[in-house]
Amino acid sequence: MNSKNSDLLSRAIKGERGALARLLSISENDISASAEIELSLLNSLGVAKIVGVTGPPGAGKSSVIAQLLNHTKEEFDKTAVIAVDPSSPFTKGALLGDRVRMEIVDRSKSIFIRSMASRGNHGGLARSTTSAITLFDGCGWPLIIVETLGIGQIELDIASIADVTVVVLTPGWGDNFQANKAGLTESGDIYVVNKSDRPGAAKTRIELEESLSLLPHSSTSIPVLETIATKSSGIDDLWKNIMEKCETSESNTSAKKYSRRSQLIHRLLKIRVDEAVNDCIQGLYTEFTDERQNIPFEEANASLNRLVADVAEKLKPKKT
Ligand SMILES: Nc1nc2c(ncn2[C@@H]2O[C@H](COP(=O)(O)OP(=O)(O)O)[C@@H](O)[C@H]2O)c(=O)[nH]1
Ligand SMILES: [Mg+2]
Repeated sequence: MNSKNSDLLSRAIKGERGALARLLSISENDISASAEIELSLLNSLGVAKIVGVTGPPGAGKSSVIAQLLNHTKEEFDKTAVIAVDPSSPFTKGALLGDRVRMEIVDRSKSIFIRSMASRGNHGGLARSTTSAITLFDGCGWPLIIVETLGIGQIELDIASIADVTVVVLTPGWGDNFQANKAGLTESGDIYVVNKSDRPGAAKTRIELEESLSLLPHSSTSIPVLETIATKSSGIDDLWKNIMEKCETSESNTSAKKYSRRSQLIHRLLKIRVDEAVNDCIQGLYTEFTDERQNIPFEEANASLNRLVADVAEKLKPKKT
């Protein structure tokens, strides 16, 4: 690691927010630098509690998190919030909206909010979000709340790292239940029907409870809570449930340390292999791009096998 980054890192570990902010930007923009920084945090991982908050846009995730931040102080001296914004031309407004709404509660500087830029970060959002979690965890932030949009790969990645995943929905969500069901009803440890000041909250809660009880692996009960984030109603209960789930999941802290460590190595390995493969496959498969209309299966299969062998040979680590 270069001396600039290692200096930033030691300052970030000492609690300097500016240094951490710069590391987060470096990590977002430079995969190799990020990999080095993360690797050097290998032995510090697994301390933070990680809470994922997911759900459709507009459900009130940011509002719920802003309310939760009034409670986090009771048990944690510092809280990091990572907000993953939807990539759309309207993101800028939403991003600012999120920041403004959340910074209201940040008087003591004990809260660090990071919005992940999704524009221009093709396919890299899951990676940079996980890297940000690693940075906060490794630099000693005891609680990390991650807001994601409730669709796609990122939630699966986050759910696998998080101690608790909270799914935020709204009344009437069950009306198009079938369409939405797949992803969201499989990932949550706690469900929230926010905007319960609107009609149909109880009905939605009951429908959710019913469908969750049908899940094959539901050995422990999954709470379904009603909240009104704008009136701070139901938030105490939500926080209590989050803490309870965190305690169950941390029953073995050294196991958590090892699992975060192995997840990190898995990711870093994939990044290195991807980079190496991209470097070395250039120009290798010319036989597939010649002008023949048809390539017989046997021939294609044999060529592919040979390419795999070529790539494997090129991937052998060079002696240093
Ligand atoms: N009526 C009502 N509005 C809410 C509630 N919670 C959030 N909102 C509003 O819903 C909109 C979207 O909230 P936001 O937290 O940005 O949703 P997110 O996209 O899921 O993060 C905002 O205008 C909030 O003020 C609630 O409990 N009741
Ligand atoms: Mg939001």
